[in-house]
Amino acid sequence: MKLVLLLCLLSPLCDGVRIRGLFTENNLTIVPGSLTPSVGVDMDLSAVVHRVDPRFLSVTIDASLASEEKFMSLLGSPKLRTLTKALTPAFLRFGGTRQDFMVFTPQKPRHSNTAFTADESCDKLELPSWLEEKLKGEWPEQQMMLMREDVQRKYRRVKFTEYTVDVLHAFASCSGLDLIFGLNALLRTAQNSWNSSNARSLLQYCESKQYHMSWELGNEPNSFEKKAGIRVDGFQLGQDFTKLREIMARSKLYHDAALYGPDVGQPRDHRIDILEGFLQSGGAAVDACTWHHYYVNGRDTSLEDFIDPQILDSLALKINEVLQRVQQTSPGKAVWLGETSSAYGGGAAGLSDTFVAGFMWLDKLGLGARLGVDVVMRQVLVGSGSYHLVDENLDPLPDYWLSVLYKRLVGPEVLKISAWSKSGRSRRVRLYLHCSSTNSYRRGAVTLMALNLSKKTARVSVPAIVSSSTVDAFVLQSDQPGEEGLYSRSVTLNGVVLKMTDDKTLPDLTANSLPPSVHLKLPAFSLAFFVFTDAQAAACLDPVPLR
Ligand SMILES: *[C@@H]1O[C@H](CO)[C@@H](O)[C@H](O)[C@H]1NC(C)=O
Ligand SMILES: *[C@@H]1O[C@H](CO)[C@@H](O)[C@H](O)[C@H]1NC(C)=O
Ligand SMILES: CC(=O)N[C@H]1CO[C@H](CO)[C@@H](O)[C@@H]1O
Repeated sequence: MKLVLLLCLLSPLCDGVRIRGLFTENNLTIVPGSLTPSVGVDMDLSAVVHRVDPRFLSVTIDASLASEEKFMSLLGSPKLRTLTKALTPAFLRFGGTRQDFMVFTPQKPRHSNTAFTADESCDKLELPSWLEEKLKGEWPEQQMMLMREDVQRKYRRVKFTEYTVDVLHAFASCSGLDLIFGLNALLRTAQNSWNSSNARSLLQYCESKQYHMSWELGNEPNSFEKKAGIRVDGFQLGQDFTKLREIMARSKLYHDAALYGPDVGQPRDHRIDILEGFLQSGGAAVDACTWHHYYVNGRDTSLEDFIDPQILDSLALKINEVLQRVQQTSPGKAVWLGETSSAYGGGAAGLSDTFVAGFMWLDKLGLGARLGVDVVMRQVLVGSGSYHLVDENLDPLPDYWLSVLYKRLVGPEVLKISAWSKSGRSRRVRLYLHCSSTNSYRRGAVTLMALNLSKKTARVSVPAIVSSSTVDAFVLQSDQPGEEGLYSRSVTLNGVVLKMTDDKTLPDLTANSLPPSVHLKLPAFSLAFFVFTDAQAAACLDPVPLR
């Protein structure tokens, strides 16, 4: 079944003008005489083109949070716990540059100066508010120190104790996330193979505590030389992973646990060679092949970049390059964006933490799923940099709300959709289509994600074939009008500013329920989810697993 929509600008010209299209197979021709810029949309609701992991939208915590162990206690914040629970199911990856400088240093009995221990049951695991306030107050200075290290590329060795692992595991399991812990790959022997002795003692400790979790080894090995003066080629790294897999195989708890890697940076220069060498010797050791992606440099970017269709499209080239490489060397291996965000170097302050970041985020989720990426892990949930979902006061930012809506409305089955304008493929209107999440909607419903990187309001004309379905509209906009609004740290859903009711309660995220209609409104600079609740999409009624 093919469904076709028409989009047109809500302008005086367009108002009241009935736009019709003459449709051919996968094509649209605008009826001559209509001057209105319009976009034709073609959906195929008969087949699932790709099925992503149910934890597709996942999050990270940067290992820099453990650079001073006391800051790990922030994960005991009740408010953060409330926010995180709403993002399940998801992975929580703990890793980043500093994971390759971290050494597990068991320290029993535990230092008595922490007013907070993670050994308790979930409801007892609450950070006292006085301590939360104190740590939040001290974090900015710690951030400055971390940034200096990053700029100078001089990383000191970080010792961490049982406390870091205890807090991390308690946070993940009490929030309902699946923990992935990134091990240090820069502990090397004289022969430049991985020295696994520290990892073994960490795994032993975690096993003694019955911590269910999965593992990674090394972060962005392509830049080990820049960060630590140690060069590790892909083939050697693959052997290191094989060794870790053997260690896991001998463990009662971890013999079936997952291992992911190699967490390489995006394709550029020799990085792809690292991936190829890695897959040759280590492909069989990993459950998914992970790589990292950022669109732009956080120290050198602009508002324009964040809504530039060309920059958004650049992700597709990188994804296709990686998928092709993995397909050649390890056919069938799942590919994940193991760490990803808008801008590298900690994000772009004032952009990565404001409403405009949502265009990169939603487009990455849409494009990633459509092209065949199975999991996308957002750098970061909380902590380092300005690309966090939850800010330094542990309050949610616009991308947090976007993520929660995505979780509630979007199912793992990707459907085919394409859009054209008169001038060719539409680049500023970006549309993605999935079956709706069956947690929120009946089978057969579909969720349309729509972004128009435009100053103008758009109107979606729905043809008869879908117009008999009611539509739940969730339109996210800045709380302030115009281009200035793009810099806002507040977002509205259907016109209402989103904020937590209290530390334990999220607001209702209510749809604007529209009766069956031939038009949908998509305001300027908005991000929208339209759920066609009674679409009866064949692909979503009885989704057949792809593999
Ligand atoms: C759509 O049809 C027009 C006119 O027939 C043609 O020039 C164009 O290449 C077609 N586009 C696609 C995407 O099929
Ligand atoms: C590995 O590291 C441990 C701990 O630092 C050290 O005792 C051991 O000698 C190292 N092994 C090799 C082969 O380098
Ligand atoms: C659907 C729709 O009207 N899209 C508009 C989005 O923005 C571009 C650029 O301003 C317009 O050309 C499109 O018509």
